[in-house]
Amino acid sequence: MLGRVLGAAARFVLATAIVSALTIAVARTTSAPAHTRLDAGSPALPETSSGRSEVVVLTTSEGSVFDQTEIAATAGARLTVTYENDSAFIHDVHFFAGSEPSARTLGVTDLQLGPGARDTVSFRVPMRPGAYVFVCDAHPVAMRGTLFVT
Ligand SMILES: [Cu+2]
Repeated sequence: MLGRVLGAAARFVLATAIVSALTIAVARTTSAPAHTRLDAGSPALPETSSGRSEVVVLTTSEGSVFDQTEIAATAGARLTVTYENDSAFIHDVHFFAGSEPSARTLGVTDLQLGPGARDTVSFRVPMRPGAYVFVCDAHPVAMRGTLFVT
């Protein structure tokens, strides 16, 4: 009985440590003030809004895939993204201001274990048309897509 309780406690401590390590890794990724080719050398673009509001729902039903890997948005619009994680794995969606995840963060949802996890993030779409990457921070190779800004 005591052994079982101690075993459960040890598993809890281990799970907590793993989540903490993931959180630290994500914080390091998102806090780097990196600049990409999209940003470098480009003239300052006005921070004006197009006045548009756009909404996207991204879902992972199972495993480690996004249901959409291509999203379209209008330059300067306010984009609201809801991410639904219905898998048994930990995922988020992280949008970047460039074509690679080394660019600065546009918006990121909470890294959450599914199923039934939901989070919404809202951000200003870049004014410069182009292809902007989004990934899951836990699976940045398998879960990767493009936000096409026009
Ligand atoms: Cu993931």
